[in-house]
Parts: sequence; structure tokens; C-alpha cells
Amino acid sequence: GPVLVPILGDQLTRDLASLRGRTKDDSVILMMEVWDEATYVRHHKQKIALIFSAMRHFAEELRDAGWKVDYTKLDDPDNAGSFTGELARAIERHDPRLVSVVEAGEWRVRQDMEQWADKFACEIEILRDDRFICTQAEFDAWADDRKELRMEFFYREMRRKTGLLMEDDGKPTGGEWNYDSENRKPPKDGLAAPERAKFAPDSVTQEVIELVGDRFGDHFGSLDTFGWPVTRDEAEEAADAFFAERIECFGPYQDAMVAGEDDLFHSMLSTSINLGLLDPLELCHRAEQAYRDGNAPLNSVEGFIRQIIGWREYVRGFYWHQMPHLQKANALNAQRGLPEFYWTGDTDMACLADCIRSTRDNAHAHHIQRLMVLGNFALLAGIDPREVQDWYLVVYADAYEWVELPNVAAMILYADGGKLASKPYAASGNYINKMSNYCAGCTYSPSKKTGEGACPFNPLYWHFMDRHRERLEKNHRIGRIYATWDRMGEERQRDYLDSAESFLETLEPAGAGWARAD
Ligand code: FAD
Ligand code: DLZ
Ligand code: SF4
Repeated sequence: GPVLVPILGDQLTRDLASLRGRTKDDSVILMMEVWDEATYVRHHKQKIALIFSAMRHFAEELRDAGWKVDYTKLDDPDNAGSFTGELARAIERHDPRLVSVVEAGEWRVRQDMEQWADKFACEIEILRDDRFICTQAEFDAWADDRKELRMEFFYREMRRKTGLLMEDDGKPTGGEWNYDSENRKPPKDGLAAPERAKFAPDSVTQEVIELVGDRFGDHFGSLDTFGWPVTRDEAEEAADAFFAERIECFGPYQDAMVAGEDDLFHSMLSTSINLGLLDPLELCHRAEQAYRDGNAPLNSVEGFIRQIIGWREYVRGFYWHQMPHLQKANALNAQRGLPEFYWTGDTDMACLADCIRSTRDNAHAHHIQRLMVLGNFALLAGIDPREVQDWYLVVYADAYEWVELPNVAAMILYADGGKLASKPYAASGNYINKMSNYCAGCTYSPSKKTGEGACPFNPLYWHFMDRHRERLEKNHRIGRIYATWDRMGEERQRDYLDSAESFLETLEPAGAGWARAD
């Protein structure tokens, strides 16, 4: 029989390891829309539509290039509903001599994959996903060598490995590894970015949008605004637009937030990168070229490259290094249910409301919104990590567990006890006020510290610091804050704690069934 090559929904790469060196007349490619993947959490409608549409387009592209593609649609009457079930059916149909597959990105799916060799009579080959720059062996060796894992040092290794922004003498271009100090500009009045490239749904996407509306109509989020790139060509066009119009300001305004400006100068390429439509390393080379050609400043280019070969590779290595226990980590013992407003957007905190609106409309929010508004609130309010993890996995079109979980459990919630980040990203209303224009349109005031009308982030901040004093006081990056706390005196402290507690009492926990079927 032929070689059977299953390609998963986030492996839509022409140069995938399992396709390399295969001949077209001796291989059958298997692609599967399956109920299990579409529902293990109740993904945002746009996320499912994006993945199905991109899968269908990719299958078409492969067929046009002469490959045989066996494609199961979600509605096919005999659809077994799972990867393993569909593979079993395909093995019966094709009687392959070999199944060659690239390792799944997520632990859950990889567990299943590892059972295939025992389940099926034919030979199974699981190949390394070499679309990532750092191998797991490399990451593990790096991590096992040190007591503290810090992205910055990992990132330097990746700069050396790739040669990106490196000079012949082994020094980083411009003399520094990191230009973040130039990348914290608050938004000027009226700061607005060029419209991102949006792609009107073609007939394939429209069909998928209908399917999703039909079958997943009660999942979170809107389908109306769908405009994601669904093919490699469209993704390239989106990348072109970013390099032409937005990279210049990408660095300086990376941490800025403006109400109603959902993309600002971000690349909006994460969905395409994660699906496999764009090659992360190629994007980094393009960014470097933009700098060398004098078309983009070093701080923007270095920042962009760091997000990709630094953070993106780092969280993936960290995920596999820490699984499966990362899923259950809860170092701060956070127990509160996720507030209902994360799903409805119904809150009078203007910053949260805008971030949740963007999340619902676009299946996207940019990094600083995910980190310093939505994440910061979940941290300070002590929301149960598992509920926060489910939320992030559901709502973002770019969310796969390997990238979502480290960002949520470790980066925003400190649930790993500080393995990934050196301190919790906790901030009061002052930070959000400085980096955004949200507060001007809010019923609360960021300068009011406690009581009626005070920005809830202010008392929540001190409530958080106070309740985790024992752990955080020892942290050299945050411990000094307790001197300020102690100087306030008991009455002021009591004000903060009472304000926080009355606020926390008002939070309505979300009902069951939003993220997972009951
Ligand atoms: P840009 O700002 O243009 O950045 C360029 C690229 O860098 C991104 O496309 C992405 O590939 C990469 N990148 C940047 N930051 C990170 C990071 N922290 N981790 C990994 N890659 C990064 N990103 C996801 O792809 N999927 C997720 O599920 C996801 N969940 C997140 C959850 C939280 C709590 C936080 C704080 C961040 C999360 N991120 C996630 C990272 C980041 O927010 C998104 O990658 C980014 O907002 C995507 O938009 P963009 O393409 O415009 O990014
Ligand atoms: C996220 C997702 C969804 C919603 N549906 C499918 C699907 O029907 N078929 C498929 O191959 N992949 C899907 N995916 C992406 C997978 O969840 C993702 O490829 C793996 O989980 C990565 O380990
Ligand atoms: Fe958010 Fe507080 Fe500003 Fe309101 S005042 S927008 S709640 S930071």
C-alpha cells in the first residue's frame, strides 16, 4: 500500500517534515475535521471557521499540486469524530505500508498519537516538528542546566543559533540584545494605526461559516467580522502589509492600548504562523532585512524577532518541559470562579469591557490586553487557573494549548510559582491609565485609591500583595513594595483590604457550560 500522511489542522505547511521527500503517486494525505477537536473546549466560532477553512484551502492546494488528498468533512455521515477513529477508517481504506505523521503540538493529541503504534498493525512514524527553531532536547538541556529559566538568556541562544541580528564578531547588532526600554511609549492622543489587511470570505470560507453557525451556534463569539487569512497567499499579503505599514511603530507602541483600536501596530500574524501558513524564521529574516535596508528601526525589528524566536520558542519549550503538571499548577492557590463578564463583556470597568469586546468580535486581543488587563485582573482577583486557561483557549483564534497554557498559567497567573517569569505581572490602575486611554471613558477613577469610584485594580493590587506576602516578600524584584505597604499604617491598609473585599463580593461567577460542555 501507499504511505499515509495525516496532516493536522495546525500543520498546514507545504514543506512539512512528513511531506518532504515523499512522492505524489506513492502517498495519500489524510486530513480530518473531527468533532473531538472542535469541541474539547467550546472554541470561539471564528477559531473553528478559520481552521476548517484553512484546512479545506490547503487540501485544495495540495490536490492542485498533484497530491492525493483524502479529506473527511465534519458532516460526512461516517465521520468517526476523532483523529484515532478517522485514522482507523483510513487505514482500512488504503491499507498503507507506513503512516508518517508530524508530532502533534498539544500534549492531549500527542498522547493519542503515541498509542497508534500499539493500536494499528502497520508501521507508524512520528516525526519531529522542525517548524520550530529549538528542539525539545535542546530546550531540556538548556533548562536542566539552570535553577531559573529566563527568556532573555534563552533568547540570546536563539539569536546565536539563527544568526539573526548578529554581527561577525559575535556581538548583537547595535551592541545590545534588547531594546525594550525604547518600546514602552504610551499612546499619543489620537494614535491610530493603518487598517489591517482583511480578507473577504470566499465560497469555501462562506460554506464553513455556515457550518459553524449551524453546528456551533451557541459557542462564544461573533462570526460576522471574519477576515482572517485562510491561505498561504493571503497570509503573505498580510505579512507584506505589516512590513510595509506597521513595523516601524511596532516597537514603540507595543505596550500601548487605545479604545476601539483593536490591532494598533501589531502584526496580526499569529493565527497564520500557528496554522503553518507562514514560516516564523522567514518572517524574522524579513524583519531583519527591513532594518538592514533602512526601512524599520532596530528597536521595532529586535522586538518583533524577540517575540518569535524568544517568547514563542521559549513558551513551547517550557510547555513540553513542564507537561502534564503545568495544567494543574496553582502555586498561589487561587480558587475563585471566572467572573461571568469574561463571557458577556458586561462590566463597567472600561478597559476590561473593551478587551472582551475585541475578543468577542475578532477572536483576538493584542498582547498587552491579554497580559495587563485581562490577565492582570485574573491574577489580582485570584481566579482559578483552570478556568482562566479554558477561557483563553476558547476565545482566541491563535490559541493552541502549547502556547496558551504557559502564557496563562505561568506568565499571567504565576501558577508555576515563578519558573517562567521572575515576578508576577501585577499592576494597579496607574499602569493601565499610563499605557491606554481607557480610563477617560470609565466610571471608575484610576487616581482614586479606595472606596466609591476607585479603580478596582487599586485595592485589588494591595489585596493581592498582602495575601501573598510570605511568598513575594522574598522576591528581590518585588519584595521592596512591602516597605511602601508597611508605611501606610493599619487604617489605610484596612481601607484597601475592605475595598477589595467588597468589590470581590460583587463578582458573579460564570455559569457552567461556557468553556466546556456540561
Ligand atoms: P505581535 O505582537 O505582532 O507579535 C509577533 C508574534 O510574536 C506573534 O504573532 C506571535 O507568534 C509571537 N508572540 C508574541 N508574544 C508571544 C508570547 N507571549 N508567546 C508566544 N508567542 C508570542 N499567542 C498565541 O499565538 N496563542 C495563544 O494562545 C496565546 N495566548 C496568550 C495568552 C496570554 C495570557 C498572553 C499574555 C499572551 C498570549 N499569546 C498567545 C501571545 C500574544 O498575545 C499573541 O501571540 C499576540 O497577541 C498575537 O498577535 P500578533 O500576531 O499581532 O502579535
Ligand atoms: C483546533 C482544531 C479544531 C477546532 N478542529 C480541528 C479539526 O477538526 N481537525 C484537525 O485536524 N485539527 C483541528 N484543530 C487543530 C487541532 O486541535 C491541532 O492540530 C492539534 O490539537 C495540535 O495538537
Ligand atoms: Fe480600567 Fe481602572 Fe482605568 Fe477603569 S479606571 S479603565 S477599571 S484601569
